[in-house]
Amino acid sequence: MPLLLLSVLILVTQPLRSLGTEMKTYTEKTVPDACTLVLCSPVENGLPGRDGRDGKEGPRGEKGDPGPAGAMGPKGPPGARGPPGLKGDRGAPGDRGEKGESGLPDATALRRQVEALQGQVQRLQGAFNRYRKVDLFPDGRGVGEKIFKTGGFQKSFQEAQQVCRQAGGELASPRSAAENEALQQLVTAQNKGAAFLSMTDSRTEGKFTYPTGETLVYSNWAPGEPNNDGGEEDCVEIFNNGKWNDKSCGDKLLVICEF
Ligand code: MAN
Ligand code: CA
Repeated sequence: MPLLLLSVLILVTQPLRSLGTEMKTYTEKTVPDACTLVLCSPVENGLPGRDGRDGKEGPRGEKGDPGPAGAMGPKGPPGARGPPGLKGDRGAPGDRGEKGESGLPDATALRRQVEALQGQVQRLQGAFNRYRKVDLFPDGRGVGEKIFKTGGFQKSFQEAQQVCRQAGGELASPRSAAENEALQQLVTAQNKGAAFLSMTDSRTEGKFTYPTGETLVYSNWAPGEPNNDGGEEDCVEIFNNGKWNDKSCGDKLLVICEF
């Protein structure tokens, strides 16, 4: 047995033994001695009288002092949980982590991501194509990136221009035969004689430009046009045969916007 453990045992058992000896001594000394009390008196006084009757009950004694304080009661149940304490200070920064892997994902993971994206793009393309058809039917025409759409109503040039810009577009500006044919189809489909185009020669008579100020890249004037008839034809109309004529801006013609 290790010396330290032995010392501990002796230290613990020593007070127990001395306690046993004290208890034995106390018991021997406290046993009381037995004793009988005998009263004596002269013989010539006759026989002792009979037992008297019990006397009257004495007066009630004074109230005693309060007894000693009772023992402490048992421990009560724990109180309700207190409110949370204040937020502690920020801890010290941790140790530097292990060196990570290269930030570049491996080729397999990249291939999978590309394939997933291709699938998503394909589905979006399909959905977009369907909605494009819905949108173009029956008053729109798509030519390349450009979309023409008619409101089906007739307005003066200024009002027509306002309507198209309000919608986020601009009055139609055919820049190719294909675009011009699309506009011709819309005028015909609407059973109208003509529609406004975006170009004017308001700034310089005889020089037609797009709203941007750019000069025309394509034209399809009817024979003898533009003639600035009456000296007040600064706008352009497209007939249902696709030909152009310079016309008064105050006339009310079919509105076709491009987007
Ligand atoms: C005729 C031609 C056109 C002109 C119109 C005006 O058709 O003179 O050039 O624009 O009249 O209504
Ligand atoms: Ca004209």
